[in-house]
Amino acid sequence: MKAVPPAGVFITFEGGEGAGKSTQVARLARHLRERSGREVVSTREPGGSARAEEIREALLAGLAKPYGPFAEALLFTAARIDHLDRLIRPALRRGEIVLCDRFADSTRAYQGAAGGLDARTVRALERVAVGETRPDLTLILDLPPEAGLARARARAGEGAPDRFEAEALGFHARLRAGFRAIAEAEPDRCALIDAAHEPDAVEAEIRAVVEARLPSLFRNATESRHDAA
Ligand code: Z5A
Repeated sequence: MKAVPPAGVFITFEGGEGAGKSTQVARLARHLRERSGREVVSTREPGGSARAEEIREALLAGLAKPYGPFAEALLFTAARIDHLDRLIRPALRRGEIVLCDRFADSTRAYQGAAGGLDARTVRALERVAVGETRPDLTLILDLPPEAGLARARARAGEGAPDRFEAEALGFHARLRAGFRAIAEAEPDRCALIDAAHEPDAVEAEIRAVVEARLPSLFRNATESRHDAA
């Protein structure tokens, strides 16, 4: 009889510009590969599948900006549907751990809280696209927008700011408030991480949260090590 894979685990990273999401996705992926004994897939939004990466290019170039936040939300959602169908859901069905740099909370915060799209519309799009594939854990990296934008600007090789980096400071302040409100409204799913510290300290906080919230990831690895002994 074929062994049934363990349930997949879906972890998302959220926050404003330069909060350190990509840095911490890579670090957590390394840690989980070593400690959980499970396959770990790192991905991002917008993007993560060939078609979604094409939509990403158009969105970050600002091609949809003139059509307003609803049109942008539709495009982020279209990219999300393809990403879910082609990468996220198949990986979760195989019992893998999926780490995603941004997901549906970014639509809530960027197009909703900061962009002004009404919450009911954002929720309706989310319901249709995401369905039951909700994150098991969302790590919201919290940082004053001035600090995040400075980090993003200082990044080596950075060219002109993209569509969202170019927004005024008020937009980024609303964004931060939007992410903090999500963390407050859904404390079982979300953890607010202080992203102002240096990367090793942020990584330690994230590891502690993951170990406390998802202990089965580490228990299974310990059991299989014992089984093998
Ligand atoms: N968007 C949206 O509007 N709606 C949606 O539904 C979705 C997305 C899904 C994607 O751009 C854009 O799409 C995004 C939101 C919007 N807005 N923008 N711009 P992206 O993927 O290109 O950008 P991003 O997600 O904002 O990522 P980022 O700017 O690259 O930031 P990050 O991933 O959070 O940070 P990082 O790359 O890890 O670090 C940035 C720099 O800071 C880098 O030089 C690091 O070495 C440094 N760093 C990292 N951590 C630290 C600490 N702890 N201290 C000091 N320096 C650090």
